[in-house]
Amino acid sequence: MDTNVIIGIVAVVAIAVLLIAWGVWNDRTRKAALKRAEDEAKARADARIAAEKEAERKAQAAVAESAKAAESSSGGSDETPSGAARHLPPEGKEEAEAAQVAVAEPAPKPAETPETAVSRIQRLRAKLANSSNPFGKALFSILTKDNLSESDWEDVEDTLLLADVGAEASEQLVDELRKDARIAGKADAAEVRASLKEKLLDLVGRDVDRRLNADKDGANKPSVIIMVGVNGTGKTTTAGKLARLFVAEGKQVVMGAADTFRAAAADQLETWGAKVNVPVVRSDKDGADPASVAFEASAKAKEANADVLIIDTAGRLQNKANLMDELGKIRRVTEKNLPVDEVLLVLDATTGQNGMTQAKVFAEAIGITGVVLSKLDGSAKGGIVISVQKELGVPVKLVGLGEGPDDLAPFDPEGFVDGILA
Ligand SMILES: Nc1nc2c(ncn2[C@@H]2O[C@H](COP(=O)(O)OP(=O)(O)OP(=O)(O)O)[C@@H](O)[C@H]2O)c(=O)[nH]1
Ligand SMILES: [Mg+2]
Repeated sequence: MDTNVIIGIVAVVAIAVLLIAWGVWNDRTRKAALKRAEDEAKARADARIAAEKEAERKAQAAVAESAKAAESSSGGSDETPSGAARHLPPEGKEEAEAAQVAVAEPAPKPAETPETAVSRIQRLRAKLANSSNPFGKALFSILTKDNLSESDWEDVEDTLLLADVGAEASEQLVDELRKDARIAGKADAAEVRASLKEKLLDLVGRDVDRRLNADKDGANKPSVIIMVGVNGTGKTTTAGKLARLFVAEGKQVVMGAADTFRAAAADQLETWGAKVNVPVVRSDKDGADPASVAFEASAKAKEANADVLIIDTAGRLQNKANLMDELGKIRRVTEKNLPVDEVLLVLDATTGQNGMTQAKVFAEAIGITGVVLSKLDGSAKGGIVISVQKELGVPVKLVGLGEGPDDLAPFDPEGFVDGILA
């Protein structure tokens, strides 16, 4: 073969190798930058949560201090202690597995008026708008630049990925934005905002029915809700806040503490029960079969002809098959008494894409009917609303906005999109 031809081939191969190496290096650098930005956003969110907790702790200490002062000046409180446990008689074969199951009846309290749904939605909007970097706002500032370059479009996609919108939805949104004449054609800011809002609303799903099944016409009575999720996502807190919402609607609620791993878990639910004036069915024995508690709770809710039964379960890692089976058992045993209307998966919004893996396994193992996105107050990554719905085909029904009793709002797509664009 001609030497020139050989030199030519060698040169082409060398150039190809160089191009591939440059591509790999470029990709790695971009991924590393993305990861760094993600870590920084997480650190900012953590710092904000810590600051909020500290502020809340101080506020609570101040309230306790003034309550103490008021008590000593009035010579003591006339409040009755929260209700004593009443043991139920044995029932069915589940009772054989359970230790003692008891109902903690809260002392009657004057009815409080919880915050209205409209006001909660406004608070959602404000909290999102004040979060460190609402991703809608970041998108808006890129899209209103003159002459968007390829690297601007890459920034748009990175912003979406960082906010946990998910790869597929991010790509779809970027494609649609690129095709939009109002954005590509150097339109004014108001038009860019209107177009972005519309597209985000389409992704979030503006017409999805997000009502809890218990709130629909013809709901079962009692309507049973089971709370599931990995450890510490906010199941128990959400159960308490949710009970308060139902009580505010004039519904009679019973809660079941089917988290029997730790006595403290049932105590925590009981504290919520006392706070919102709802009886809690619990076991007195640590490590009792959670399905037995669910059985007793459903029997009690049925007997009392309650409107809603909320069953709290223990946090569990999605990769522990026996624990996932236990959820199935809790459901089956409850269904001996009452049909289960709703299984709410509580996802911590600050865990981002890790939450997606959990969500898929829970959805397969027990079948979920709705998602509660907790701790949205501490996350700049609201995009998970979009990815979780897209991947699971299940709507986000509620969002958690903090640790207080009124910090749970029905998920409102318009308020959400306005919040992240503010
Ligand atoms: N900032 C914020 N904190 C929340 C929210 N929901 C729950 N928390 C806090 O998250 C922590 C865990 O909440 P729990 O309700 O105990 O979580 P859980 O899922 O029941 O936990 P396990 O039963 O241990 O799996 C508590 O400190 C709650 O106050 C929320 O929406 N926002
Ligand atoms: Mg719990």
